[in-house]
Amino acid sequence: MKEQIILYNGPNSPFGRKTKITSLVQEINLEEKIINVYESDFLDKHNPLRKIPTLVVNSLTIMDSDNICLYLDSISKKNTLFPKKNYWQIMTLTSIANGLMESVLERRMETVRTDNEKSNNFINKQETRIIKTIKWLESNWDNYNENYLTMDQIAIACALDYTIFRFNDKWKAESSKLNKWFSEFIKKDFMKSTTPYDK
Ligand SMILES: N[C@@H](CCC(=O)N[C@@H](CS)C(=O)NCC(=O)O)C(=O)O
Repeated sequence: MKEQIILYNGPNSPFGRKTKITSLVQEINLEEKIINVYESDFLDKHNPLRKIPTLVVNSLTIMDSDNICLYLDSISKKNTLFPKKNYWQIMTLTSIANGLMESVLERRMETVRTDNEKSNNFINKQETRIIKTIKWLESNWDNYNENYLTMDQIAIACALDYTIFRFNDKWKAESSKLNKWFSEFIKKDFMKSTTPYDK
């Protein structure tokens, strides 16, 4: 039976963007459905956490962006984005990028709360983590092989672009190596066609 793959995604989820990019790079045909996760009760039956991205492959549900990317990579005939040689380094850098996305997202959710509900302590904690993580990426930067794309590069680029989208781009002036790499990476078709937007 031919597999029917549906990717439930949002218009600006950095986690979802990683999965969409993986499908493009690995040439996996899927149907992407852009949903409003907060109004999508139907998602509960696939994923009780009701989060995007969620991938549904016939009767199988795969959740969490890393699992989805690993799955899409595993059914592709293209070069793997997770080469064995650097597997743990790629996974760790991807987790660091995921953590950056999470902090930018958490900060954003807190800033849009009403004044009597929001915690400035919480916002400051997220901002410190965002700045610290980008500084760490800059000081541990090891130039990538431009001819071989790996998952961590996609994740870091999505995290930095999401930082610009929801926080600011001050990191660019303070992180020259990272910025030099990012400015080129962002020109790739798969980055341009997945730019986050507000619906
Ligand atoms: N660890 C998850 C994180 C996914 C996530 O946080 N998604 C957000 C959107 S960016 C979401 O669905 N939030 C809905 C909610 O919190 O109710 C992954 O990597 O897929």
